[in-house]
Amino acid sequence: MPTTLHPTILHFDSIDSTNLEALRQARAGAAEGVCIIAREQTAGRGRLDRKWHSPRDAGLYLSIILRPRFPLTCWPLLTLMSAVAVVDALFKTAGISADIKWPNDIHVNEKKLCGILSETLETQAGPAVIVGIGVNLTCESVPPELASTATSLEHATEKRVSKDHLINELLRAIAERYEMLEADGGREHTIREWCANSSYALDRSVRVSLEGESFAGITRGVENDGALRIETADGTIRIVRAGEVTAVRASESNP
Ligand code: BT5
Repeated sequence: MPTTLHPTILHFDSIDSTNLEALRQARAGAAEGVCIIAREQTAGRGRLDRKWHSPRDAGLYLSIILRPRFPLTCWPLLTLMSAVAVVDALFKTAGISADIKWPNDIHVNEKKLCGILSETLETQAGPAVIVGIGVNLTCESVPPELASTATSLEHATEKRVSKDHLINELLRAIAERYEMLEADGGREHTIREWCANSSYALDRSVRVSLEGESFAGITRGVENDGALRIETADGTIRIVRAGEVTAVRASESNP
């Protein structure tokens, strides 16, 4: 039986990272649904310890603790589920149709508006996952060095979107999508919804960079644990679970 998610928000003025605080709270026994939000992060994090630029009041910096009841092998689907929830909330609050770039970016006009960082951990109450979401709200959220690859809601919509409205819609969407994911047939449903909201799901020419290796191919959907399927030039399907995926023009994609 899927349970209902009841988010409880803890607001911080300034914090190192909402993900780190959520990890600390989960280790101390915090329940599913505890959600950390900060006005600024002094050590906002991306994957592989990259930095997430998090100036004061310029973005939404939110992390939520989940304690899913389905097998750990399917937990990567939580990132896909969260990405679809972000797309839902952006449409409701800002009227924009955003695109999901596998696995954890939300793009508008081919630029990054939002990043998602999911981190799992063991706690005394069982395994947990922290889903951290950063959304650029104002133009100040994008530093000059990222101007060619990143955007903000203010830049994309030419208006300021209410942070509180976005938080409400995002938590509502996460609760709905999480319940759906945990229900019978929820994993297949989540994958279908993800594919419907991602131009990267099917037939996109991409280059994949893994540790020490890079190859080109065409995207062919996702596996039932959220891994991306890529068809290479010789017709082989490679399954990608980590790494960077970059869109390329078809003419550039031959290995
Ligand atoms: C991500 O990593 O995109 C995950 C970002 C998650 C941030 C949230 S904020 C709330 C929670 N608390 C945290 O500490 N983190 C989460 P990745 O795919 O590794 O992308 C990181 C890269 O994105 C950086 O190396 C930069 O190139 C770029 N970047 C950094 N800050 C950005 C920003 N504000 N907007 C767009 N791109 C940014």
